[in-house]
Amino acid sequence: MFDAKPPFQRASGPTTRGWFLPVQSVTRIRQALRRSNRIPHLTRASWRTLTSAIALAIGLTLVTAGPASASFWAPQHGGSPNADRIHTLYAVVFGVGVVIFIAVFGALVYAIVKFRARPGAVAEQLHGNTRLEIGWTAGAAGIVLVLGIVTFLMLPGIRNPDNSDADGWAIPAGYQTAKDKELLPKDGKSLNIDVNGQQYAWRFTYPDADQDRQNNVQAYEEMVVPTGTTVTLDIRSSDVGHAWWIPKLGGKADALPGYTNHTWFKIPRGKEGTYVGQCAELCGRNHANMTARVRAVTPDEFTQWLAGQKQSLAQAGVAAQQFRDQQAKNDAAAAAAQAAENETTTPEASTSSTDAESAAGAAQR
Ligand SMILES: [Cu+2]
Repeated sequence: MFDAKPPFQRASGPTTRGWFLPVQSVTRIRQALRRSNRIPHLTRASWRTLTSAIALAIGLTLVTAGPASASFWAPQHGGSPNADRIHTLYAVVFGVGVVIFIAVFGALVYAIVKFRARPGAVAEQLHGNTRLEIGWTAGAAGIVLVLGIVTFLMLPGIRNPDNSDADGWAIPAGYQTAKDKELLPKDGKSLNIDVNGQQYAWRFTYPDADQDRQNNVQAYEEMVVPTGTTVTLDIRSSDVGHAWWIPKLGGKADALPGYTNHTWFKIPRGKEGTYVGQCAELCGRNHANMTARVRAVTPDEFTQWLAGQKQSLAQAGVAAQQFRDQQAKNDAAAAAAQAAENETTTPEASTSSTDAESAAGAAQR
């Protein structure tokens, strides 16, 4: 049976053997280290140096953490309503966290300062406090509940696309098909772009009114979109797992082979410009080069851009067809020439000369 007295009292007593021995050994080691000057005794000046060094380290960490995560303390936003809502939700949770942090550490520091005791004093022995225990359990549960309710109230606005603005790009009829369009705005109209991740580039396929996928406008690396217009993305991968992420336009979306993921953004009018991102899933040795870029232009500029792309695609198609026709003509002409040559030669002459030579060689032997 253990003695009722705490071990630190026994350690200095006459009996120094038993389970409390390590306490005494540690004390001896510390004394020995002190004697050998390994544990420095800090002067007031060196304490000041130490505290300012720690403060400097914390300050530098805070300053450099911002650029490292590309935002000082919260997710980037400002490019799309869903990114703004993610930011707001983050701010709410962060704010509650800060209040709790200040309350807990405030109480802790207050208790340390207010109730500090002289060395050797025996602490008051308490056994539980039912009201306090019920209080902090219910308080913590209440905080989690409130955060949960706020989160679930805000999630639909983050997940479900908004309608396009009135002055956004007018989606032409027939640009939307029913399949794979799980997440459409309420009015059912969005510019739906197919995003395909592949080692190590993003391919964007734009919709059009016909069913022929061969003549759709495609772009690599840079996605051009109109402002004021809801853009929904069908995200896929044709090889390994990638992740689509333009921080200012919202959260990440995994691009996985055999699965279609969905996300959306709507860049407000007046916020035309380039939004940059990066594949956010380690996908191979050139993962770092797998950048992504969204260039937002006005609806009119987008109409021009799309028409220009369509036109150059059509011209390339015509050129390819002309090339194929010419090839076919050349082939036909060559075949006709060959046939004409065959007609002018006799069947005897057309037998292989090597056959004739080998026959002659056999006759000589
Ligand atoms: Cu990737």
